[in-house]
Amino acid sequence: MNNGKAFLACSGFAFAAILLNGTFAQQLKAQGNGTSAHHAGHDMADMHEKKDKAGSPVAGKTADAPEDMSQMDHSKMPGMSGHEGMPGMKHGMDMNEAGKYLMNLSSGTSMNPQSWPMPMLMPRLGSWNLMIMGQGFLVDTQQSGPRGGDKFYSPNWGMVSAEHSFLGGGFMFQSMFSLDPLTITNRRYPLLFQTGETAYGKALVDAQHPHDLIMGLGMNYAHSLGENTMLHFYYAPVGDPALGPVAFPHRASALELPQATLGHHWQDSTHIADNVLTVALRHKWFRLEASGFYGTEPNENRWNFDWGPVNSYSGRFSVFPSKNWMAQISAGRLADPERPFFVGGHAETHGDVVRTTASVHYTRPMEHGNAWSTSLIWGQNHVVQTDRNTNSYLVETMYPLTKKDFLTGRVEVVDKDELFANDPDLQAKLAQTAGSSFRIQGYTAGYTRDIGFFKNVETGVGANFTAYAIPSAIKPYYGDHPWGANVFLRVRLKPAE
Ligand SMILES: [Cu+2]
Repeated sequence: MNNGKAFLACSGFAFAAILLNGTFAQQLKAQGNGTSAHHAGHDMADMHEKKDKAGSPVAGKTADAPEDMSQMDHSKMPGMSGHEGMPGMKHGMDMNEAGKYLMNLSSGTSMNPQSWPMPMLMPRLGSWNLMIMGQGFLVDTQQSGPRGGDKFYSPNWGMVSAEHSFLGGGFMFQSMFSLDPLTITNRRYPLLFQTGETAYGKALVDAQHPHDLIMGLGMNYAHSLGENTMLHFYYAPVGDPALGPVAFPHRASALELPQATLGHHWQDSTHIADNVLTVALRHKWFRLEASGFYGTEPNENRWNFDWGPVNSYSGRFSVFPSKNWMAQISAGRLADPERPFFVGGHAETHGDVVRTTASVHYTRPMEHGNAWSTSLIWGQNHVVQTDRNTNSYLVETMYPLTKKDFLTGRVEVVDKDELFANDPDLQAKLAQTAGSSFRIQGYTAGYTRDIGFFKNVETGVGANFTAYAIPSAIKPYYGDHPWGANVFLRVRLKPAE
């Protein structure tokens, strides 16, 4: 990698860190001095100065009271005792049931298990409840073999939501941004066996695409219909329709893995879609959702909107049997999800796809404040034109060994049929001898160690390793024992200790 790229990635990452830090210039200044032990003190000092504008960020949802913020015991929060009377501290006090429901949303209307202590800052702005989340990685990756490569890149995202009671219900504005287009150069990062979307007019193969600058812009309105029922409307020019599990960048069990899942385009790739309209009805322990949206994936220009008509539909049925468990089954018909890519001078697409997914998610809060999260996911694409199914399976877990040590694991089995999309001759030859879909197995293990809090930024270093098992027919192109390794720095917004 040349110095120019390194500089670009570094400066992009610094920019991302600023964005992740809630764009509080004040906080940035404070980053350089002091140790984390003093930060609670800083928070309180800052809060006195600016309490009229907005309350200082305080602890997010806790394992004890994920649903009912008004029940939170402020005296348990670090640095909070004795300040209950401050105006900025009364976050959630005027939040109704609809507001509490909205605050549990992840990307779009998707939800992690309710007991997950969502890492976020919750300042107040006037009478608005804000939620600020953000995470970024600085990654050096090595991918083995003739189709592998290495790269220094930074995947990142930040989210700002604002909630206010409205007409007896709750209104919430969601926005989500990513600096991937800047910090993932050349429209890709190497990831063996990854497919989906395009770069420079060609299908991306053995590479993952960056996410769009505008990952989400949406409005929610929820209103209680009686004691146990909630009606919820969501409209997003850019958003996440009711299809699939919580997308991997926002999923509790995937939080310590910077790289994408191989099953992304079978499971949760619709997390960035346009013109999304969703109606949801929650009753007691279940929720039904229906969505209409524009089905074509974002194009490779990651800076713009990819506007289109509502031509795709999905439905999702979710259950929340307890705070620790969540499960969903969903299906959607996607109109032309793939952008055409060009081989031999003509454009190729697969046409419409019917996607079906099912998943189970479990989160167990632990005494040290972090939570053990596990997901089991299945996703299937049915290409209507060819009447063909391909499947993907995933198990992933993130286990916090201590307050500062995280173990992570992911196993994937995915049927890949686009590995030779850019080489039609080879693809045709393989189709005659070995078939056109290849079952890839990926086994990932990783570890992250927190090195401290810098203001409200939880900072850690980590690494992970993936070994792949592949059919012998494609070993000539990948080597006998393909592998991928990542070393990374991770920053995440979280209330300081
Ligand atoms: Cu994605």
